[in-house]
Amino acid sequence: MKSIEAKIVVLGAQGVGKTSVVIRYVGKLFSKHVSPTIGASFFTFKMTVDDYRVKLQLWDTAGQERFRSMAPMYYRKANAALLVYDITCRESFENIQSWVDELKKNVEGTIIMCVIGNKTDLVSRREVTREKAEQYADSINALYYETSALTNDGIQEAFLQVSLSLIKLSQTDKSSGLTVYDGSASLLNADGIIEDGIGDMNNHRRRRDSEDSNNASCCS
Ligand SMILES: Nc1nc2c(ncn2[C@@H]2O[C@H](COP(=O)(O)OP(=O)(O)O)[C@@H](O)[C@H]2O)c(=O)[nH]1
Ligand SMILES: [Mg+2]
Repeated sequence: MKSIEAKIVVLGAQGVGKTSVVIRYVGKLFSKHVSPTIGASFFTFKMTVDDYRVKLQLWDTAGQERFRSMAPMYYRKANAALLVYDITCRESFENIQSWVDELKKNVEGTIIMCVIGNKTDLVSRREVTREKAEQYADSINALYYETSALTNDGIQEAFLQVSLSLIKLSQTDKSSGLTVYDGSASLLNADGIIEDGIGDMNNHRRRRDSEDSNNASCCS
């Protein structure tokens, strides 16, 4: 059996449900790590898909997303990105492209992207049609799923498809940066990842604070 380890970053406007989606998915089966340096937290989650053991590191923001920018180290070595918006908030959908631009700037290798329209339980207040969102996802070569962190609708499916895409990427793109190895031993020291780039982050945060603190979103 092969194993792969992947880092997934979760991006999107404040209030769209990023943390709720992650918590809903990892449920009780997670261990949470907090990086004191960047204030972001990540959750590790293991599962078996097809013939692979998949270990996911899910990185969640801690409010920095309101500046529409994360520290470069947040993106470092990311293999996949969940681009989350709220189907009842058009602005949060239009906001996705700026996160895609950020990704392109900060990630070198191939990255799996998955656009997620969250809060499907509030469908009566929908502002973005599924068709429009799917079209957009297609145009940026991303997967598209609709979810509800409240009802659990679509959550498993979205993560399963992202995992399958990661496995496929590991098979077809040897330079993808995905950690792939035989057997079940882990090569990654999860905590090791968050050690570098401290100074970088601090500078970054100061700069963004002064530039962008007036950014408001209808979702927050
Ligand atoms: N109705 C509904 N509310 C949700 C859903 N997901 C998140 N929320 C709510 O939206 C608010 C923001 O969620 P949160 O996960 O903190 O968003 P984040 O800022 O993107 O991490 C909270 O009040 C959540 O309870 C959902 O699928 N449906
Ligand atoms: Mg959050």
